[in-house]
Amino acid sequence: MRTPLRRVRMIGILALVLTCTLSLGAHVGSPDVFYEGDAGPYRLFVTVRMPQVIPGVAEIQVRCASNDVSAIELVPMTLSGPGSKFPPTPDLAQPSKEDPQFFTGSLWLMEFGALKVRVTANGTKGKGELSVPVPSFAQRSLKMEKPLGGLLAFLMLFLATGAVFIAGAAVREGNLKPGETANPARVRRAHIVMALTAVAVAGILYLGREWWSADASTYQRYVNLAKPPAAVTKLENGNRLILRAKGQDARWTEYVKMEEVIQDHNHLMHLFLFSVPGMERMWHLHPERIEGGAFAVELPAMPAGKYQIFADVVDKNGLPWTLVGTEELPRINGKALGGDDSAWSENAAGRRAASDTASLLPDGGRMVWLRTKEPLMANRPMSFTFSVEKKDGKPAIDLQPYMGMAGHAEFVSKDLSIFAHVHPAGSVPMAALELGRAGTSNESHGGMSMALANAAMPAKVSFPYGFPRSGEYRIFVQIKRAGEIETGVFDARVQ
Ligand SMILES: [Cu+2]
Repeated sequence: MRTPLRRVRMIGILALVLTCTLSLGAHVGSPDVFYEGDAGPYRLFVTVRMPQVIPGVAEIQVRCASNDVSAIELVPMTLSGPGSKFPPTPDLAQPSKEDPQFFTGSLWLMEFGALKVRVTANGTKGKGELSVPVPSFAQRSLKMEKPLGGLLAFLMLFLATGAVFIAGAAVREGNLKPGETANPARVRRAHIVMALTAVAVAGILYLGREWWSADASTYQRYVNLAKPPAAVTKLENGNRLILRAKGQDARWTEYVKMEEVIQDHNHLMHLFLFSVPGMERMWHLHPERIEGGAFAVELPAMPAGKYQIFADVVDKNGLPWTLVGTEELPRINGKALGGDDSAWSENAAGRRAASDTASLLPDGGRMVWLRTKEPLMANRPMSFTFSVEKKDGKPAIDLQPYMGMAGHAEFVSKDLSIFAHVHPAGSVPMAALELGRAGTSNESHGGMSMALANAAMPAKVSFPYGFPRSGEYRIFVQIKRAGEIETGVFDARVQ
């Protein structure tokens, strides 16, 4: 009896696991990971499609910028710690038949948490490798599909009643001689045994249900832990905004200690405020940590209204989190912007997004989205390239690194359910990249190396990314020119 029941349970667990959907990023609603960087002498664009479940299979696409790569090896590892030093045997990615510069592979991700995919390229220039940090998470769990649930329930009933009747028949007729019929005493005994068996079977089913529920709630806890934490806010002294993180599971704060979040491109927190609805205004600010893991920022001048909050942090293990919230603000007579803080407003003279492909900049120049005429498609990895022009239309020559990078881009869906903060290296947090790179060599990334930081900056900046689903988006591209932070804004309709 135990064995078949157990088997039903195992099938059940498998079904539960298979119907759960997982994954998440520094971002909100944008789980896939996009990364562009150098594996030694080879430039690679890597896309990691996060699995539906953990354990689950991640689909990996690697596009090589040059045609001298002959083989790509993929291996999943923990981002840091001992697991990052002893990788399992790598898998070989398959080159595409139509396009020899395009490779695909799939990897089992076995654990929750901060992982990375190490990509090794072999080719005519030798060997090179890079690592792509991937946050491995549960995002939600779905109900078991009805037909499967029905089938399992039927099998369970069949086995349970079968067990009762088999036990009864064994007692009643188990050692009858051929031609003999059961006497009333045997029949009575058989009834007693059947009743006892029914009780035992019911007990086993009850325990099985308890076990199932315990498993399901453990899983749900992971799911809730991985959901974006809420940004709980409070306005003090007229313009001081206090932010606290509140996980969707009460235990979130045990896993992610806000007191221990690490710097990600120069700041512990990147706070984005968007006016809602419409996103006609945005601010990119950098709150300071205060006591008790809270953060505080002196707001700049802002009109009264409702604002959407996205606040990016990276925990000490390299996992990115985005706190999400809304805030109704009175008119703020705030301080002037300074440091790395920046603001954009559609209504300010000269800053209106001129069209879907060109955005006017405050100095009279413009930022141009170099996109093809093709429609934008969801789930298609692509490079978003923007060029910066001076007033006279010539390429700007005064670009500077902004927080160590050529640019920062925020992809936000108009319904505010998707938010991604992306860099020239992609959607991975720079802090995770640094954690993952510690101890490995022969690797560089698409950010800003020291040498590049001192050299003249090109008038173009690119971001690898893919829209997670169709809909309307607004893209904010932030760069720095001659000490001023400038924001180009573009609208995108994605099919
Ligand atoms: Cu950034």
